Amino acid sequence: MAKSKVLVVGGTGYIGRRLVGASLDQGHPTYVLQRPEIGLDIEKLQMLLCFKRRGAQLVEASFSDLRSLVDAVRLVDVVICAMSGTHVRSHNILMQLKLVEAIKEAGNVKRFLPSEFGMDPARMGHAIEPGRVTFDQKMEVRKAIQEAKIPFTYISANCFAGYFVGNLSQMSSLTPPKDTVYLYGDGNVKAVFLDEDDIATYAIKTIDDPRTLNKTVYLRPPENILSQRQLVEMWEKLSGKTLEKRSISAEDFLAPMKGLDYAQQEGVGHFYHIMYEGCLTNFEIGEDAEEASQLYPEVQYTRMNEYLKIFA
Ligand code: NDP
Ligand code: GO6
Repeated sequence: MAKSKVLVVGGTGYIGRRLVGASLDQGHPTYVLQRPEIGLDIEKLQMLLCFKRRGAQLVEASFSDLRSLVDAVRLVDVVICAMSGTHVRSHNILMQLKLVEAIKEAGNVKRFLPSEFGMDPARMGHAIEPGRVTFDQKMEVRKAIQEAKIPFTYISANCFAGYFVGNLSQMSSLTPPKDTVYLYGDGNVKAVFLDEDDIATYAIKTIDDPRTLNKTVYLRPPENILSQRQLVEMWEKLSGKTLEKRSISAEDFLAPMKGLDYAQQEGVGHFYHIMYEGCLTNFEIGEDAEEASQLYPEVQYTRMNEYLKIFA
């Protein structure tokens, strides 16, 4: 079977650039949306040119011009969107409704992966404000996709290692703490951590797979289901140093909320659901969904003790 043609929207973003790389690596004719709005952003332009050198085709289109989106979408079989989803990195997830409209009008797209790549928004109906906004919006996008009968796959990627592992899940840094690590409660709640390149590899694997049609695919590789304490232990082994551990109760963690800026409030809410509530692991993957490491056992996913070595 010929490899499907893929359009990545948001291709210069944090996860988007890896999706472009994985699509090229897996041999898909790869198209990347080039927005005129990037203007003089030389970093974005250089990244796009780099994709082009690696064999991608750049497609000019703007979210303020539906026609241009329809034309872009007509070039391909699969559309993957990686638009930003939280205030930490700007907030444009609802812009996807335009893309959904374009895909509906074009009528040729065999699979759409909207910008998800995190917690399953369908399981976050109880999430606290303002962190819930991104989940509500992702659900709004899902509704539009399903109403338009667009074939989809939702990737629930759990925790990006860059935000949750290098820092041992401390919110104030992206690198390991030197002396003291703050534990969420007893530190024993299980979360799921993934190297961002593995997220992209798995996501691209799903696009031509009939088993993932109109399904949620959870990325839950068994060796990466870990508690914060287990992450800390891995780091202590690698660094040869024992960290002082201080436990924070859920109450104390949530108490300073009101004084924080919007982006930090969002982060606190997300960390709360993951690290105290265990929202990534407190359910079984049902018959109506799939798990990526079971579908693609050939993928040698990065273990978190390997991931952490770069910080030692
Ligand atoms: P980024 O903040 O890196 O942004 C991605 C892209 O969004 C940008 O590169 C840009 O595309 C596009 N974009 C931004 N503003 C606009 C706009 N006004 N109009 C059109 N496009 C715009 O996104 P992330 O990679 O951080 O997030 C992608 C997804 O991953 C989100 O759904 C987010 O919730 C999720 N996520 C999950 C995490 C986890 O731990 N599981 C962590 C972080 C994010 P262009 O390339 O065209 O400039
Ligand atoms: C990651 C972050 C890290 C916030 C998800 C504040 C959506 C998801 C696991 O954008 O708010 O320090 O699922 O101080 O579905 C941000 C968000 C993480 C990054 C969470 C996310 C995870 C978004 C911080 C911080 C490291």
